[in-house]
Amino acid sequence: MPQLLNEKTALVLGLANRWSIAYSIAKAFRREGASLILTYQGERQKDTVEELASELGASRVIACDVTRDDDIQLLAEIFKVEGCRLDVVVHSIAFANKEDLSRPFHQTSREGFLLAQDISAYSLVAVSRAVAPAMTEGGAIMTLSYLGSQRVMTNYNVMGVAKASLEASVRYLASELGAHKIRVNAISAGPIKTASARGIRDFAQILEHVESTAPLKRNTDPAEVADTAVFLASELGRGVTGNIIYVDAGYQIMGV
Ligand code: 0WD
Repeated sequence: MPQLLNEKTALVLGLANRWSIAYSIAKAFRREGASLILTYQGERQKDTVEELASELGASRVIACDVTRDDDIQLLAEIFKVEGCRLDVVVHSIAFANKEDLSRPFHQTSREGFLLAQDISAYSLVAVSRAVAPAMTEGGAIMTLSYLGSQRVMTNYNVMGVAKASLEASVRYLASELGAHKIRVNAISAGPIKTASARGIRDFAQILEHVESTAPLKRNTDPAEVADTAVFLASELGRGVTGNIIYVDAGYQIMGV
């Protein structure tokens, strides 16, 4: 089978460990022949990410905490100075204070609201701005979202609002970056057991509910999300931009 991402370079942000959705995406990109650049948030993740990077054959690992403008600027500088062309960017980052994912939404503090927006939504805008100049032949930027952006999901709260903002940002970015042949999309994944998901109260019950309700009668496999990311990153996805693509075993179509 021909490889779909031969001669493409992909920057993947948000790989924290082997269970991260970003890990599955990076693995699928590698399978399809892409050259990988990974980022990690800080010292806490450094060793793990470097170990996974060597396993994945990534060409480079860069520290990037998206709350820090300097870190994002450094990403831009690296591509500029080294004249390295970038074809694909995966933004797989989100964060909210744990207490904001369990207490009633109307109790969300200003600080907690802004933190979730900053890390989970604004970072896509800042990263896109920083790396777009390196995408000299166009390409694909993608992010990860969740149905809590559109519907009320128990305990998703402030993160649902941040995902709504993220999805709107996808549309605005797509409308502007299209002129540079850069496509911007989101994959809205069904619930998957990862470190971030463990922060959501009663997550196991959500998995059970989805399994019994979704048309495919099962939960989402991260490898399915990764294959959709390959599609978006490759020539096969060339006509798709500004979209929110559901990879959730069909759960989002169901009513009572
Ligand atoms: O059910 C799920 N797991 C779903 C996740 C369903 C639908 C969507 N998603 C989304 C998440 O909201 C997120 O946007 O997928 C994306 C990736 O999440 P994940 O793979 O489930 O979780 P995880 O492995 O924890 O990766 C998120 C990472 C952080 O991990 P930790 O566990 O250390 O919080 O986001 C990164 C960090 O690596 N991150 C940051 N990176 C740079 N700067 C920052 C930051 N300030 N904050 C968090």
